[in-house]
Amino acid sequence: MHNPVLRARSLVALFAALAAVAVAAPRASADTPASSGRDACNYDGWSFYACLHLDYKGYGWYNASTVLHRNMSTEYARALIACGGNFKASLWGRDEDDDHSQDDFIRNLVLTPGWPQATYNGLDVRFYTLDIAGSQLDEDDGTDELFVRMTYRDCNSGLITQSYDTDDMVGLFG
Ligand SMILES: [Ca+2]
Ligand SMILES: [Ca+2]
Ligand SMILES: [Ca+2]
Repeated sequence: MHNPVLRARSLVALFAALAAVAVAAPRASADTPASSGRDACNYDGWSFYACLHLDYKGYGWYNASTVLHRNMSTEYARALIACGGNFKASLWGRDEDDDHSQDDFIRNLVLTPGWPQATYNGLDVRFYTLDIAGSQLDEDDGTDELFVRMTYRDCNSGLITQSYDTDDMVGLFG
């Protein structure tokens, strides 16, 4: 079983490459076929990326981890973390492209130990959750669309809550 922290470390390299070249990145290469992972990254090209990684653990069970990076100065990120941040993440099934009221809540994720971090180019936050049954990811008849919403409170700008969604991970779960 992958340690979430080790998983996150492999994601560091992946997302550094993603940010550098701004193209669809290959999935983390450390996976064996038996635990091959998939990534769904939402990258706006200049200000943030938000990625969901899903690992199949066998026998119908999955682990999930996510990364949020937001460009900002190191000092801005440090101040934001110092005053709380209220970092949260939740896994959803998406049902309508433009109407989130139809989305299905699946579960919350927890902060990965060691994050959030203020880095040289911004804010990095990571979350994970273990042992999700495939039946929980089966949010529709037929194809399922899964994403994670990550939020934090920016006390630098009047406690505004910032919200970022990963790309949809599309598949047949169950
Ligand atoms: Ca759906
Ligand atoms: Ca649904
Ligand atoms: Ca389904």
